[in-house]
Amino acid sequence: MSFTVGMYLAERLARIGLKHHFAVAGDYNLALLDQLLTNSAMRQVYCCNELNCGFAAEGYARANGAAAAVVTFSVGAISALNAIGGAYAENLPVILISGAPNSNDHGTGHVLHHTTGGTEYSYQIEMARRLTCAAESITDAASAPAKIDHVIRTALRESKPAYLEIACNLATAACVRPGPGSALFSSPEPDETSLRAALDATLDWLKPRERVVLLVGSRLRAARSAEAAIALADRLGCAVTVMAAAKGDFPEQHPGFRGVYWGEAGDPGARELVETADGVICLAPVFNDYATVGWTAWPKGKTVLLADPDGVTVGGMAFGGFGLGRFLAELAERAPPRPATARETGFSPSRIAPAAPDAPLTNDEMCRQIGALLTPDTTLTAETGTAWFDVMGMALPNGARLELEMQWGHIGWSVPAAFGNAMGAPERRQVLLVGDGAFQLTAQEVAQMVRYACPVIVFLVNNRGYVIESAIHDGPYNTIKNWDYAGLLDVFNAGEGHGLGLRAATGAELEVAIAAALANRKGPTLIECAIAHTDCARSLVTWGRHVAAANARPPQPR
Ligand code: TPU
Repeated sequence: MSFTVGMYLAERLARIGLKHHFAVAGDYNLALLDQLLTNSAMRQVYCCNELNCGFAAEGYARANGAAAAVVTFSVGAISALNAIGGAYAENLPVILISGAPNSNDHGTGHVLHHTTGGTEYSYQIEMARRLTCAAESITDAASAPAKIDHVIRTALRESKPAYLEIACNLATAACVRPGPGSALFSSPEPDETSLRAALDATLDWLKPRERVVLLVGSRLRAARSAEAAIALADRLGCAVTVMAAAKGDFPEQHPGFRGVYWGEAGDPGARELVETADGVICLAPVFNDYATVGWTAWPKGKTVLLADPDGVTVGGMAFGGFGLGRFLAELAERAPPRPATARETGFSPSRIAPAAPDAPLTNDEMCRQIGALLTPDTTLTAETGTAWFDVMGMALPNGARLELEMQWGHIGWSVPAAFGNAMGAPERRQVLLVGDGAFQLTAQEVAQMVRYACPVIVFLVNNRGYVIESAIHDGPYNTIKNWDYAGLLDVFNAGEGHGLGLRAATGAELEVAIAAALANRKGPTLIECAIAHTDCARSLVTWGRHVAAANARPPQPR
């Protein structure tokens, strides 16, 4: 059998560790899908629509390090681009691969289906360029290997999504085979002079400071620097706080751990620690409006050292050209101990007292029971909405992972993302916490959890509407049509699956439902939790007030 462009792509995707790729079929990608199927190292996994396909790949990349989604031209790819924007915001290397018009139709004046009706087809790659770190169009076999390698290598190096479109007649075109070696993983040599200068400047900055705090941000994981951050925390012996979007990215049983820094919405004491420290070492933070609680909690100025994935700013100077992991590892060898902040303070995770078993289910009781489910091998995915605030109060055992999408914040992300994560990490306990409003966007992907027998435990918070939006700005647009959420599982099983739909309106019912979910290993279990519309974490209300104030700032006079 001769080797083809599609086979080349498959071999390269398998080479970077993909055991699955996600797909929705369409006539521009059918021949490509056939070619990908010839590679026995990778399984093709199907999604209900392309938005979900993109998010499933995003979730898979969280579990597996990288992912691929294969879709058809325009009608498919433009839906998937929303999820690719999410992967960009969340720093995940997802390769979006779109089938494209036959190479003989480019520049010939032919009008094709699934296009905007003109005769020029570059609009899709132009859109993709704004949302990816590399984008290539394959219309000849000779340049395909270089383009494929460029796209994959850049995505891995930058931890960002990339885009590839392949003319539908090119997937089966004859192509050279990839050679051995690790060309896809190469990265530039660090600038040693700059690194030395950054380390010296950091040590000078640290010298007079006693009350030092580490603040862990959400890009630490993508920068593959979590271990180096722990080594630095061990060396300094100081207090460590995490930003909300980075909860779970630093072990909560570490002796220095002092909770979530999220302004007035964070853990008690964390704000005071960060804002009274004389040295705050910020590790790969993202200070957006949500993270800073409407710009009210934003460490800045001379007391702050910014250690970003691609450089360090300290003492009025910026240093670049080296990776964060290397910088932190070397700093961990040379930094002086700074234990004052850890000695002065303590941290005890909030404890929720059990509710009366037959009392109507409250948000607190639901959180207490979900918190008790978390094991070191749990991956907890929390949707945009009140779920963010719910999981902030849960103590994570070391090893447990928390998946959040706080930068992109697309409601509905979590259902396909948890599906993708479950495909990438089937050995972990997969738990999903999602609101009713968010669920309505992407609910059909639960059907794929049934199809692929993923035992995800879905806690569906039926609080009858958009509670997070009500906290920011209330109005009639925050109410939604109620659904029979638990009943959907029968619809998705259609007589041939093992999904389980349950309802809990009291603590006792929730306990019984969780026991049934743990016993159901052959498919998802969705537990619809009936919670009053006004019942949510207090931190959400505080946070919502500040975000609303930031949104409502009048235009500045020019
Ligand atoms: O628990 P709760 O009620 O906060 O969660 P639920 O029911 O999932 O409601 C979420 C409400 C929400 C909206 C409508 N949160 N953010 N938004 C705005 C929004 C709209 N469309 C997309 C795709 N993403 C968004 N974040």
